[in-house]
Amino acid sequence: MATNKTFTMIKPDAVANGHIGAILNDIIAGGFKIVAMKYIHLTQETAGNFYAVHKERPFYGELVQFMTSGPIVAAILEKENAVEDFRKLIGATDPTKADEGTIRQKYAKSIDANAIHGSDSDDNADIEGSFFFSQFERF
Ligand code: FUP
Repeated sequence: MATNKTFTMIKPDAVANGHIGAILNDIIAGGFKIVAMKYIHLTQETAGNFYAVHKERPFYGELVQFMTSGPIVAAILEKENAVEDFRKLIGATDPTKADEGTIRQKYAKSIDANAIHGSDSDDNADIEGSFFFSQFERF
């Protein structure tokens, strides 16, 4: 059953390029309510742990490097069918393949610096949200 929450990060490229405001506007206009949000600079250790699921993939080192290259915005979002609807709003991982009007199509430059993260399942939304926010912060 689809839950009503997902987790997102506005990545260092989008923050550095001044797109936080525009991306938050798109998220809110898409019908998502911001439940929790923080502006942070990840350490190698935190980013490495967050992306541990990708440890064996060839791009893991560069991914961790990129995600620690500048501050990010982490947030928990609420909407009916949140995970699936948010993946539609952000578009494909590779921005050249992302649909017109999606966040990645508008603000991402490449598959690695792709502007934004969105959880890919309800279980991961819960795991990822808990990674960044305490239970108290999620209420
Ligand atoms: P997504 O769920 O759309 O964020 O995509 P993945 O889980 O497949 O990948 C997670 C992150 O790894 C991407 F956001 C960017 C990075 N990545 C690369 O750097 N190169 C790739 O070929 C694939 C993913």
